Amino acid sequence: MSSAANPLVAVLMGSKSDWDTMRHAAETLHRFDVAHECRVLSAHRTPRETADYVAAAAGRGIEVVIAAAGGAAHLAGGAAAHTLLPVLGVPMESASLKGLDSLLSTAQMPAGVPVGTLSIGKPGAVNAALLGVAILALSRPLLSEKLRAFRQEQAAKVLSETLP
Ligand code: RP5
Repeated sequence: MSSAANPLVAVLMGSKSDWDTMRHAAETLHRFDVAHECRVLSAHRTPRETADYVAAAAGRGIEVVIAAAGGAAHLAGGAAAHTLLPVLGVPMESASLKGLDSLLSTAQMPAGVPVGTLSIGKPGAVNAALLGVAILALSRPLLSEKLRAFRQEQAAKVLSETLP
């Protein structure tokens, strides 16, 4: 879908229909100038390609995998099975159960193969990107400074709010 030359973060989603939500992850990574690539890969529709992509990710320099899916959402768990990289799961809001199905199937990993699960929908997409930035910032002081500035901006915005 979209890509940078040397991506540090892979943003995966089970369907193009997830993009309207997951573009917020991409936009957040862009805001922090974090090189990333976005791909549609499905745990059940393209299982082999998904496994191959994730297994090769670390070797390509990717350090964080974000995986979004809806319904019986096994993309993040399936991805985590093929890599030692941190995998952050974003449950998509679904038509029938409003994302509760996605949330439980992403979050309820049995012990041993973790998926760090964020909240349903846009907040989860934004926070997955911010958590990805925080992971990368552990070894990148410049990114850490950008995160600090971002938090300060948020605080200043809240403190400047006026009510009618
Ligand atoms: C999941 O099924 C996708 O992640 C998406 O959230 C959901 C519906 O996919 P489409 O039927 O819209 O392609 O695999």
